[in-house]
Amino acid sequence: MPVPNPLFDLSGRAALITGSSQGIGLALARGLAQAGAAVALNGRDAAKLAAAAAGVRAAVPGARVTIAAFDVTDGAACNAAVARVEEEFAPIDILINNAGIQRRSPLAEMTEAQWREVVDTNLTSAFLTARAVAPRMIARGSGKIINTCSVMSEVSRPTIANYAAAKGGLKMLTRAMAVEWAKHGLQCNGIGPGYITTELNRSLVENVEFNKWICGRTPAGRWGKPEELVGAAIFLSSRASDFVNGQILYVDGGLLAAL
Ligand code: NAP
Ligand code: GCO
Repeated sequence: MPVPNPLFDLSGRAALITGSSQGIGLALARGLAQAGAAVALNGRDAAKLAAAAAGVRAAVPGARVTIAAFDVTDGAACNAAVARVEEEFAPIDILINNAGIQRRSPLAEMTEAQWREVVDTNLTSAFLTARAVAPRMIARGSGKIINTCSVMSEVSRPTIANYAAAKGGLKMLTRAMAVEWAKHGLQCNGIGPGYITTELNRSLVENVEFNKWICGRTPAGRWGKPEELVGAAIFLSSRASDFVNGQILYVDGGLLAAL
């Protein structure tokens, strides 16, 4: 009787997923737990994280789940939280830099605050959290870092210049991580979601005209679901990707393939 290929088994591994109190991050945490990983959830609100963790435990009986409430834009908080997870929960084998926000505005009217908040949360945070985790992975000779990029790592649209710049930078930071850390046994890659139905896009999903445009612009003819990113995350978290580095795996319903 065929059995699941052990290449994709995450048993014995521990993952820290930033921005996993809801949305894509929570779906990834649940999916990695189902693949055997112990998971540490992150967001800024401990109570919200506790509720999310309870949901993962209910969905994945026996899963090891902890919470790490910290602001990913705060370097000292990242360092302290990583140290605490490693000392009290498990060495971090998999880091998914997923936390992100959106602050839409026409570029000419965009405030400095809108620019800085998005770049800090969507790009700088990946540097800060990876800087806290990577030395520990390097000392162990192995580790997986996955950055949640976007189709906006490749293209933009009006009103999201801050977001597109951050996600474009995150694509190149992913490659920079790969170039420096591959020799130490780390694999650093990205996942590039297309348009996914989460809270971040609620206003777009509810906009009839935008919804119609996205369904027409996406060859699959629909929005993606957060759960549809789990397969890519398991692949990039597992032994199956031990010779994959610096790649962005787009999960976009064909959007980037189409003019
Ligand atoms: P979401 O539902 O709004 O979730 C965002 C997550 O990020 C929440 O868990 C939030 O936690 C966390 N977060 C925000 N700021 C944070 C901070 N300073 N410190 C720690 N956590 C913080 O959004 P989503 O759609 O799941 O997005 C997740 C990632 O996917 C983002 O990087 C986004 O850019 C990317 N992405 C999304 C799509 C899409 O179509 N949805 C497509 C491509 C890429 P709290 O608010 O609870 O602290
Ligand atoms: C927007 C959306 C996008 C998506 C995603 C697409 O305003 O166009 O928020 O940025 O969230 O990044 O991959």
